[in-house]
Amino acid sequence: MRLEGLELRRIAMPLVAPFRTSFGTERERDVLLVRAVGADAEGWGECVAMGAPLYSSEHVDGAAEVIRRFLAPALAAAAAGGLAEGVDAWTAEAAFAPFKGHPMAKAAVETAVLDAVLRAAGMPLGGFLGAVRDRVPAGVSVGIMDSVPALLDAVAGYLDAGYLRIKLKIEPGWDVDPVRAVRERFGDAVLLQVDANTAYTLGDARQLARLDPFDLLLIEQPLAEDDVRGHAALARLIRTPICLDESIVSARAAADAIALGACSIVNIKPGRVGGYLEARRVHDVCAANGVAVWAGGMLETGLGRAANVTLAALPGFTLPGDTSASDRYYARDITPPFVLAGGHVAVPQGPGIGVSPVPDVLAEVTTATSWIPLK
Ligand code: OSB
Ligand code: MG
Repeated sequence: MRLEGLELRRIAMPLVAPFRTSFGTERERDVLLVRAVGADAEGWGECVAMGAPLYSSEHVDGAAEVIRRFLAPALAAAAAGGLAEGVDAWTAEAAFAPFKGHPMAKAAVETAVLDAVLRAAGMPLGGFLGAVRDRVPAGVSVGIMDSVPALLDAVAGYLDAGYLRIKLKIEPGWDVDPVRAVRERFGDAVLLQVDANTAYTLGDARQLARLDPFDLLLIEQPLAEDDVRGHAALARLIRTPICLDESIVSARAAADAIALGACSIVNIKPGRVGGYLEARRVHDVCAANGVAVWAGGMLETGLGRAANVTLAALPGFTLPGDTSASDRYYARDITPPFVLAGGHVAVPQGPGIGVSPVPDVLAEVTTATSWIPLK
């Protein structure tokens, strides 16, 4: 793909309800979108960095700065020095590799380039990645609430809508009681899991073992991002399977965590590992080790969601993901909405990520745009 440039666009997307986790409360996403404009096609990437560095070290203003100052010039240099055919996702990945960290910034640009290349070739992302399903089971991530009755109302609504798996956000002081209440009200058949977003320490093992009787699918990231050994120790003290999210920053990190016995399940988020190429490698490492994976989410708009839903259609994704319908997040999505049908979400079938923003809606939510020429 011969690239003309990158457009960086910021959009303001209010959530339908505040989303509280152990690290903070999100009310509106300030999203950075990357549009890669090529000679034959254009492509989109959504940056999943949040407003503040509370989930991981990245934040959205920092990601935009990194793209402007380092990633875009590296891409331009690769395009100038490379093959006549121009750049592709692997060129982008290699050009970004010298810069430490910033996987969400890298993933946004790499995905935009990949989408443009695939659209130009008429190839769907699912075909490129090796998807084997045309729809994926949908789970939903339920935030920390002010009270257990409020939580039960929220969960009832999601189960009525057809969600096939419930994930409860937990933190010290909001763990055993909400889990017990959900089990008592909705029964043992509900697929139920919890996500602590690093809120505990190994010293909390006895408290976390109190979740054992509730037959949870998994507990996601109870300990700190860099505490892989602690997760391995915790795995020997509790019965609930441990799933890692924040700790799995690459395929190598996944291989290490599995070898150390720190997790038996992995949450895959392309933004966290630097893009869909690396996300595919994480999937492959886990599959080779018999470790189940599922698709995480970062409250994406339809653009990010399209690619995540496609990733979730790979063969190793054997658990329902945080691949919810558009209306779980936004009153009006920027793409045609993803909807729930029989608890599933359809994998887009068009070239590239298979969806595009609705121009009028995109224009209405846009707060700023800038253009970075690449030649
Ligand atoms: O830890 O999985 C997480 C949202 C933002 C940041 C981190 C996480 C989440 C979610 C929501 O749990 C997933 C989604 O529905 O997009
Ligand atoms: Mg998580």
